[in-house]
Amino acid sequence: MSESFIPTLQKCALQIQELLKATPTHYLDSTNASGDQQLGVDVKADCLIEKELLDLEFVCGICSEEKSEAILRDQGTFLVAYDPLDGSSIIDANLSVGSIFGFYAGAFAADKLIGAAYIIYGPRLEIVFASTTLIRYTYHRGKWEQAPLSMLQKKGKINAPGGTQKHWSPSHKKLIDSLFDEGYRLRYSGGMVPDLHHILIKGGGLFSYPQTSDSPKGKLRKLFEVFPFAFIYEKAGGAAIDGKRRLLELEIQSLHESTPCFFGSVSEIQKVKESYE
Ligand code: AFP
Repeated sequence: MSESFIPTLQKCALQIQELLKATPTHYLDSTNASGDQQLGVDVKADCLIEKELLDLEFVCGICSEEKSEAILRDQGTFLVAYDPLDGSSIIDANLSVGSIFGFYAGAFAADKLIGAAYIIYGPRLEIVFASTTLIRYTYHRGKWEQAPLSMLQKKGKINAPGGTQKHWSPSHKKLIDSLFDEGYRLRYSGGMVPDLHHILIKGGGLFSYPQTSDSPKGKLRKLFEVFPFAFIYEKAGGAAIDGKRRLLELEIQSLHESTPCFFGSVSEIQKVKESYE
């Protein structure tokens, strides 16, 4: 049923791609519910997605990373939590950014997630959509085409270590260094969508955004970023944990709360578990 969102995702992707080309990357005086300063394009992308989602009669509510409260209504069956434009701080460097969506049935909770998707605005416009299956679309010569997407290998080659290194715990630094000592390649842009897409497309590795002394609860938000990517990575044959627990088993008390998070191939996630025991 969450496949019904795909045409809307494709419509939003094309509109936001145009927005990114046309809108200067100036910061506004406003901040979002998580305290992040907003770009004009953040707000425009949020308004655009809100309109498209509320046009769907099967949507009973939406919640944006850019707004403090959810919008709920009496009709429909699906709730959508989304990050309209993730990676604001790297847009002015002309790096790839993305939009992230989680489709929930009945409540904004990990165990109610029935689908997830992301749009990546890069050299190519692409969408990865997960429900019972995992589908990758590429926009090519005026139309959307399905593209190949392999499952994650048991062990990969990419290491994407997030967070400010001087604020890492000694054990986390030891874990990250051990992967580099094994020959893993550093691939980290500061954009969650391209960094996780990279690992997915290249077959595996580890993306980490741990608890740090300056972000004790991690930085990435459960509802809008972490749960959707955990859903996608598990569908791709990988795993996603907070260091100890499966991310999709975490409770959530407030819409904008964050968590430490690790996404990757099963071998790397096992290493994380051993490191955080
Ligand atoms: P911005 O939206 O402020 O650019 O933050 C992007 C992000 O939320 C996520 O996309 C990245 O994985 C993470 O932050 C990067 O954070 P660090 O710059 O602290 O590594």
